[in-house]
Amino acid sequence: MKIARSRKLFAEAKEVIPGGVDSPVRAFRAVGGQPLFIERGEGPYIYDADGNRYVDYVLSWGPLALGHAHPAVVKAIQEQAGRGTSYGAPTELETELARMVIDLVPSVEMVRLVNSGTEATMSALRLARAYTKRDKIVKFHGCYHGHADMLLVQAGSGVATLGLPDSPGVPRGATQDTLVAPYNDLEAVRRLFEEYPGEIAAIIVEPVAGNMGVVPPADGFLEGLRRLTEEHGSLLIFDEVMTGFRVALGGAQSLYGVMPDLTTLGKVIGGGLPVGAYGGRKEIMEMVAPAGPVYQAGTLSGNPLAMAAGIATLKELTKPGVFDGMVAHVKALGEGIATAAESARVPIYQTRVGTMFSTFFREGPIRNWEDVSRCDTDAFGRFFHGMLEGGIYIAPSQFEAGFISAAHGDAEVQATISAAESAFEGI
Ligand code: KE4
Repeated sequence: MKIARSRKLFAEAKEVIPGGVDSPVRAFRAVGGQPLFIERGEGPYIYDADGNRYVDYVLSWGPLALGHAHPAVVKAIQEQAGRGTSYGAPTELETELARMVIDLVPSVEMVRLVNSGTEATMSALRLARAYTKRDKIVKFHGCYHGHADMLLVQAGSGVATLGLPDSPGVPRGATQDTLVAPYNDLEAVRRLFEEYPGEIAAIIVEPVAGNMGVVPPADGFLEGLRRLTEEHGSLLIFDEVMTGFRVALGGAQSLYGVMPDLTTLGKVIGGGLPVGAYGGRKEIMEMVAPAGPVYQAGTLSGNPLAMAAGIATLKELTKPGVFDGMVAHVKALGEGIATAAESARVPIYQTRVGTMFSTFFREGPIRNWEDVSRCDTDAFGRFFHGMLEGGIYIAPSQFEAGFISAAHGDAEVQATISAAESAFEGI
């Protein structure tokens, strides 16, 4: 397909923006070729600078649960913009979105709104350290929680994509208290608690990993983390920035029935505008300034435009049948892709939880980063470009999740399966 204008725009961007992108994973480094510059989105579609149309399964890396430019979201933003974009003062909108989050996410009793998932996880960990008066944190190999120094250790997502197990510029002091265990390995976590008795403030975990592709928790894994943290006086933090309102309307905690002490959120609750949030038990959250001593602040936290977009998004997403319809489409898509791969004799392993899904290019099972790291990423790259040729835009990395929106219908699912049939042939 013709992408001359995207090429030109990329060349210009690279002169003034590092790598020509404002977030590494957008650069197509893992799949080769050059990124498409997008001009507009509409429902399940995005249109690039050369006028090519694609069915979009990136959806801004999860936020666009309703699809692009949903009328209710556009209207809410337009109306708010006419009243001003930011006041640096409290608004009723923040209380309204906070209440919606509290109503939907079972363990959250109080919530603070910020501007990104990175801010949410960074702040939640500061709060956990203050609450427990301990310094060490546990994360999992292949899980990504944003780019705060202490978390850029064996992270997933763009860090994995770029093969940067640890980023330069992160001082030893920032990561010396960060402990890492393999995902789904409770024994490894138990050993960390035995090795560091009384020192671990919190475990932070993606309750369904989405940043090494979608890797669900093994049976008993989340329950085990809950038991270990309770046993050792540590906090359990579910990073639901991606899984929130995606694996279930109440997040993974409602799906698996395991209640964390703190939850981080983002993406969907901003409807495509910059947002993040952290929340949990009132007793812990009331330690956050100015109610308590734990400092955290932000010029645009709770921004009225993002609040308006998030409220409109959640109102639509929670209407009867909307979420279930998305889950049904993910199932149909997965079954079609499985049949296509089988016909082409291409070994794949699929995962799907709610409205998130992945196709791994290797035989299963896939339980952790070690399993994922053995995927045939070259085959994934060929599949990616085959799908692009077929008008389907999937994440440009094996280590990312696929997302569907309420705007995707049977026609888009069918078109995607047809494109996959050709793409698998070309592997
Ligand atoms: P942001 O700072 O990008 O808003 O959120 C960081 C973050 C935190 N926690 C989880 C579970 C996340 O998935 C993310 C961000 N996700 C990536 C996609 N894998 C964002 C895309 C990007 O980095 O460009």
